[in-house]
Amino acid sequence: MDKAWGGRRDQSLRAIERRLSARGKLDHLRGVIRGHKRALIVTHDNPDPDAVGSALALRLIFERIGAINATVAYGGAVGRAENRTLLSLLKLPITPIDAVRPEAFDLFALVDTQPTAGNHSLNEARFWPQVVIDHHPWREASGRVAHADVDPGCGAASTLLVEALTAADIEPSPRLATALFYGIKSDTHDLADRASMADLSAYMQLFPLADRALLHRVEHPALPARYFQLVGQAYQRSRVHRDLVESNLGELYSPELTAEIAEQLLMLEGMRWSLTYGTFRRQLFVSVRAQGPRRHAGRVLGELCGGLEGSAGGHATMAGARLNLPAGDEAAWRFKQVLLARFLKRIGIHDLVGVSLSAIGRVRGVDAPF
Ligand SMILES: [Mn+2]
Repeated sequence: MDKAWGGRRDQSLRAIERRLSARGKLDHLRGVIRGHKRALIVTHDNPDPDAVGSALALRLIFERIGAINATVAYGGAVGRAENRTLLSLLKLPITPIDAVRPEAFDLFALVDTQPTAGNHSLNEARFWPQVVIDHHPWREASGRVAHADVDPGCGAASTLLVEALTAADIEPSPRLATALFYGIKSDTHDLADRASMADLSAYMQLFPLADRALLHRVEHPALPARYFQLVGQAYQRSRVHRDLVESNLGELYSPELTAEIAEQLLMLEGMRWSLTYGTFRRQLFVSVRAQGPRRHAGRVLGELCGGLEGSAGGHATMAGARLNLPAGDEAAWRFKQVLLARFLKRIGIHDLVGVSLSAIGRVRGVDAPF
């Protein structure tokens, strides 16, 4: 009893510390943005709800504390049906980066990513960011950013923005609160994954403001027929190698499908790893999901892709890569085979052939004990 109570007291002390530190960070941010006129806030490519919510919150903060007009821009596409539904139902103002002229801005910010991460479309060589807010592991390059608020202890960048809004005494609109709420909810899988007390308290702060009926519609979006075709094909092509299930998704109509299907496949009983890959505009998209202790999905994928053209990264239980494919079908096919084989070997799986899902079903039967 005493111990639990003591733990709770420590938690509330930490919450107070975070509040004070958020105020300090806000003062620092105010100093950095002073004198600037127009800001360009860039999310990572193919932005997810956490990236979008964070960017829009930062836009509001720039407007309120610095009287700076800000534009939120992203590279890639918003592919996942949930995310497209979120944008359209909430009418969130974000712009493809190709539609903006960076020369017209004098302040640059990255959210939910960092310089040199390789997964965003801000031309760093010409427009080095002055502001970075992220929850991925710290990158050296962020040391050269005037205001870098990077906290890998948070499950979502939205949490850092909720703390900043609170420090600035700005109440988000119901639409923004809904986006931030969904950002935390989706990045932490309903607070089950990588969620800290800070995430929980931001989540609870947003709870009464968020439009949860709307979020229910977002989480159950209308899906095109080609989605079901692709998922069906993904299941048919799946191969199980010990406790890893992988699937070659072929040609994708949206790059985010690799992540979505990897998440589904990880639900196959007995699996600790899932890996999916598919091509979109001559690039290979790879997603890895992992569960259980001592998983290092991000590190493993990062090492394997180290010498290749593209980008890779992630956390312990989820990781992704985008790689340039060599020219020619034969070379591209070999490239994928080699990458898969190297991944399997790297995590200690020597069965490179694997078995299909239907073969597993036949072997185990309906009432066979597992
Ligand atoms: Mn995030």
